[in-house]
Formats: sequence, structure tokens, C-alpha cells
Amino acid sequence: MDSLLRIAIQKSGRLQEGSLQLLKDCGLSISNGRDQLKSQARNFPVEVLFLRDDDIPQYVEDRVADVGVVGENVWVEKQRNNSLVRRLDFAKCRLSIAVPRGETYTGTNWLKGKNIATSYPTIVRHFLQKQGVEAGIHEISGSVEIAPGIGLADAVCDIVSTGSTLMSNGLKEVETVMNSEAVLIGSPDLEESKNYILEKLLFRIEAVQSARNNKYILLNCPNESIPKIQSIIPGMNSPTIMPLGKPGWSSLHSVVNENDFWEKIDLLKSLGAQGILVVPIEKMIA
Ligand code: PRT
Ligand code: ZN
Repeated sequence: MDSLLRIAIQKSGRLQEGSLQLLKDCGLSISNGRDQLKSQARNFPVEVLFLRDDDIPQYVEDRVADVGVVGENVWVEKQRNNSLVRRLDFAKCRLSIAVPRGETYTGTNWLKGKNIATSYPTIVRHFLQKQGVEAGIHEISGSVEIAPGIGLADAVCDIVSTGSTLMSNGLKEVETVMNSEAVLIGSPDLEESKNYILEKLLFRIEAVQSARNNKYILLNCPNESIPKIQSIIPGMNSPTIMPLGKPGWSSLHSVVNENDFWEKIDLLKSLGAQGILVVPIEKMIA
């Protein structure tokens, strides 16, 4: 039988949509009907398993799945025999310690002898050890943010994204324990045939991630600005430059990174660029 790469993704929750979208953008055609446990891609040697995120590191260790998509927080907490294959750039959040808003927090010393409620006891234990602070850890599996309000703990360590959950529970964030995003984890000893499929998939993931981080930019500019504009948006290799019907003017096509996009647009405008068009890129292969 031909080899299949088994990828575990979250069955439902915050990682599910991003995981499926990534596979879809990589050209994999996957059906995900309700109550489906697994689905084989129609056009790529991959089988997708739909699981609870907490179970994925264990399943990858046990080789029920070859690779899996989980939050980095879950991967670190579970301490399984998995390697981090690639960061996936979605579901970004942080794991933070928060205390009641009225408290005067004086640094990690404040936590000494206190009780911290969390779903991430291993990560919190390591954090406290590193800080040289002894505190109690109270493990709870959900609704961690209500623990101080009901007298169950003095502080919490939980996932924060916008911060509004903490705020509406009268808590303030005081320490970032770790930053997290979705990651692809894998078994450290994949057989050759599976590794070959994984390499092919990683090549596609890279093309998708580059495309997401970049935009295609087209503009018109006076010829004397070309050298400067070229240094601002050098593109993947060098920009395409074509003469316009209007004498002394050219059209320039290049690629611009999402992160410094607006600053660059301002600079380009100050160099006389006009008719600037910015369009999304579907895939980008260097
Ligand atoms: O059912 P299953 O066990 O599979 O899912 P789950 O309920 O354990 O996980 P889920 O779907 O809630 O989260 C999966 C992963 O998404 C987490 O492990 C994180 O890596 C990532 N992630 C990103 C988040 C958030 N953002 C997030 N905001 N996980 C949880 N939250 C929660 C947080 O627990 C808190 O209750 O959202 C609230 C905070 O959000 P803000 O915006 O109010 O700060
Ligand atoms: Zn979970």
C-alpha cells in the first residue's frame, strides 16, 4: 500500500478553521463532515484525523498520527516525544499570569505562597522554578478566570488574546509566561516514505505563508525615482520595470512585506509614485 501521512488537527475549536484553511491553501481537498473522525485528501497522500487538541501530542507520540497541529502552549505543557516541525503563524496568543485588579503586584515575589489556578500546571511549575518562587498550583480544566472571584485561587495563569476575558473578571495581566501560536509537531522518527510526503507538504506551507505575508504592488513613477523605489521594494529578486506611454515615466511591479507595508507606501508616495495598486498573492515560491 502506498504511504499516507496522517495529520491530526483539532476536531472543533479555535484551531480547527485555521488548520483546515492551511491544508486547503496547500491544495489539499478535504471533506470535513460533522462527526467525521478522519478524512483522506482526494488529491494528496494525506489522511486528516479530527481530535481534541489536548490529545494530539500523545497521539503523535504513539504514532496514531504522524504529525499534528496544536497550540504551542499545549505542545509545551504535554512534554511528549514530539518535535516542533514548523510554526504556523495563526492562533497567536500568550499564556499569562493575572491577579485581581485591586492588588499591588510587586513582581514574581508577590506570588510567593499564593495559589495559582491554571490548566497549564507543568508550564507554570517551570516558570516558578525559574523565578525561584514557591507557590501552590491549582489545576482546573476550564473557566480558570473565575477562580479568584470564587476564592479558589489568588491568581490565574491562562491564555490571553485580547485581554477582555481577564478584564471582565476583574483581573489584570502581570506576567507573560510564554507566547504561543499554532505549530506543526511531528514524530521525531518518521519513516522515509512519510518524510517525503511531509517535505512536499512543508514546501507548500512555506509558499502559502510567504504569500500571506506579502502583497504584489504595482505603481507608476517618474524614471528618476526608480533607483530609490527599487531599494525600498526590491521584491523577490528585482522589480519588473516597464516604460509607460507617458514619456519619463515607468510602471514598476514588485512585492512588499505585510509588516512594513504602510511605512513603505508613505515613502513611495513621497518619491512621486502614483496609481499604486496592491493585490494579494496566492502562492509565493522563491
Ligand atoms: O475541545 P478541545 O480540547 O479540542 O479545545 P479547547 O477548548 O481545549 O481549546 P480552544 O479551541 O479553546 O483553543 C485551542 C488553542 O487555541 C489554544 O490551546 C491556544 O493555543 C489557541 N488560542 C488562541 C486560544 C485563544 N487564542 C484564546 N483566546 N485559546 C483559548 N483562548 C481563550 C482563553 O482560554 C480565555 O478564556 O479565550 C479567552 C481569552 O481571550 P481574550 O481575547 O478575552 O483575551
Ligand atoms: Zn483542549
